[in-house]
Amino acid sequence: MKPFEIKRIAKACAISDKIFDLLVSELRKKRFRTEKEVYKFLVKSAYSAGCRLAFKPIVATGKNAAEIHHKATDDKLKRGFFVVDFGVKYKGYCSDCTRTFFLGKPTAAEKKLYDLVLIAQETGIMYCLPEVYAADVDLIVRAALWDYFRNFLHSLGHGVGKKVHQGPSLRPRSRSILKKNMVVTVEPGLYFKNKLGIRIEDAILIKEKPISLTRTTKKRVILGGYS
Ligand SMILES: [Mn+2]
Repeated sequence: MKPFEIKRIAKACAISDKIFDLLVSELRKKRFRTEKEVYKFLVKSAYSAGCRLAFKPIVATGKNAAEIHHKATDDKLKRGFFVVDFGVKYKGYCSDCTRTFFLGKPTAAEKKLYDLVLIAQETGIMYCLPEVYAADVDLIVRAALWDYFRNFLHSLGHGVGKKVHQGPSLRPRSRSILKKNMVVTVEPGLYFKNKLGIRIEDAILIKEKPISLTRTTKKRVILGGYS
């Protein structure tokens, strides 16, 4: 990726970060009733920032989040994990970010499950270094998920640029090698059919040290008042 391209991707990420921050404050105020209302908020926010969508946002409450490519419905936001996967396109370049919030009060087990995904994701990011095999980063994250590795049902990540999904592919048996100035996503998730889903995704710039271009908080965001 050339310097001007990295700048545009970074700007796209900064714009989607702001929209995520705004989303959290609106969720705190209980501004949304349904997945579709959140979806519309994301679309409107992208356009008002002068961007287009990088892809159709994923907004999934409760068991809907167990579907990896869930399409927003009129289902009411309810207690449990709430997955939002959203990115914008700024001057032709994309951002891609996923956050999982908790609506209502989580149990100790639910907190642990979220933290497991977060630790695995941060471990993966640490290994996003020049000349590392993409398949190795994928494997490290699966190993970090311990007992739950079978519940991680998709590849770890992909390149981001003009297209939201492009090379290299971070997945088992990928032959790609990470190179300086690539931007890749690291997005582990855990999925329990008909129960729940959790995914955390950042766009990472490969340098001597990995640089996360998406920066909206990954600490547990617990939003009361949902049942
Ligand atoms: Mn992605």
